[in-house]
Amino acid sequence: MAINKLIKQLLLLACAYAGFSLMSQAAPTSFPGSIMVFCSNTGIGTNAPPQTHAILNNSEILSYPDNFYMVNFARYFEPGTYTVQVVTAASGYLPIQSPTDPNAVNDPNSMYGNPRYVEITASNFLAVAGFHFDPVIRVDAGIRDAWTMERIEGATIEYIVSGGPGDGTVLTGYPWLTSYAETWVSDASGAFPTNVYLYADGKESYHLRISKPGYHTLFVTNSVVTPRVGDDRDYGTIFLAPLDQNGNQLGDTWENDHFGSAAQSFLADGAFSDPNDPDNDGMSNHAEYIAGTDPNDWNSCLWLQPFSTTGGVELAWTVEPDRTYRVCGTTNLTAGEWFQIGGTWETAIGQTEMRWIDPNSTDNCNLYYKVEVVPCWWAEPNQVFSASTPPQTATSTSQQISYWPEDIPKPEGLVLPD
Ligand SMILES: [Ca+2]
Ligand SMILES: [Ca+2]
Ligand SMILES: [Ca+2]
Repeated sequence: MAINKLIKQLLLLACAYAGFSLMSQAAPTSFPGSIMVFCSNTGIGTNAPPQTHAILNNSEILSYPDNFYMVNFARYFEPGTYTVQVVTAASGYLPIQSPTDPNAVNDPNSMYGNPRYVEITASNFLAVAGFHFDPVIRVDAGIRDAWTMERIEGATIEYIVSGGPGDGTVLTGYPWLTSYAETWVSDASGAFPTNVYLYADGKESYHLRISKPGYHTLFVTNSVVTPRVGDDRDYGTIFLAPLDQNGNQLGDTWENDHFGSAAQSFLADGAFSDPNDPDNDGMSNHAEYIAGTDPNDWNSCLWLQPFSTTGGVELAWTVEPDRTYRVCGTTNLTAGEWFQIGGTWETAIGQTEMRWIDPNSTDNCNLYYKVEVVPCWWAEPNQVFSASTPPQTATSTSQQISYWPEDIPKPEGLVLPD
């Protein structure tokens, strides 16, 4: 950022404003001096952050409303070192930072510092401190696997400037284009980092690119258009489609992790004990993939446990991270239509089991139950999502992956089919 050029411009303007005093003068001291504080967002001729305050030695000396592009003051000072700070109550303005020194913004001796030391000496008539703020918006979102709904950690987030003088520039972290910028990657919960700031003077838009090995790269053209200063934009959940080069609806990374190869031809649907169920737990590999269970462990599966309680039929099942569940019921196990009667619920952090008591089971005992893993957005219909390839359909991800097990005791009052 051309801060030297900015200060040079400010100095020129300072001369033009030399006789312009915006506040009552303190009693003259023996030494005539002057400090001028300038605030800018994009440079001379544009507005300073609204509600800007200039503070000198811990005392507020000027407070400006909107539409001033410059904050300055002039008074008489003794020689000495003064601490000058500019603060703004308006959100959406961040001080520019050094391109090479991450600590400069906190260094009072640095031209990027805020607060900053300004020295009046016997020989300098005018001490100028220029403070340059960038108008910004903050962008937030969460990233998930489009098929398993798992939250994706470590996805790389990039914004590409579209239009304006920086057209084509790729922003990979904040502070932008510095040697020490923290690269934007999603955290363990799939969330954007909290410092995804974009320059927001309304002249440019931004494309979004999200990438991670094992997934199709997502590119959203003009994902941020005409940003307004101070906006917080939450884009909800963004879904990345996993790579599936062998086309078997199993993410290839998952196949490699569990079977050492993604070249196997596991089918999406498999009958009990067929080759698609190598651990013989009754769940096909695809069902285990969607449910987040281990396809090589007989003990790891989605299994509905019924209990009979005084308050009604109670159901329990083990849960896996990032999955969303619902309970469906039918009165006719053979030909009946299933209806959602409980849920949906997403697994909480650390949760290993869900329990649910059917409130109608006392009066309507003639019911069969199953639990399903469903896409998370079923519970959060207002979320925005996008992906480079469509997520698996609700049908394929909500397949019946557990059903009423005939070989365990049925709840009191329930009747199984012949
Ligand atoms: Ca695959
Ligand atoms: Ca299995
Ligand atoms: Ca299993």
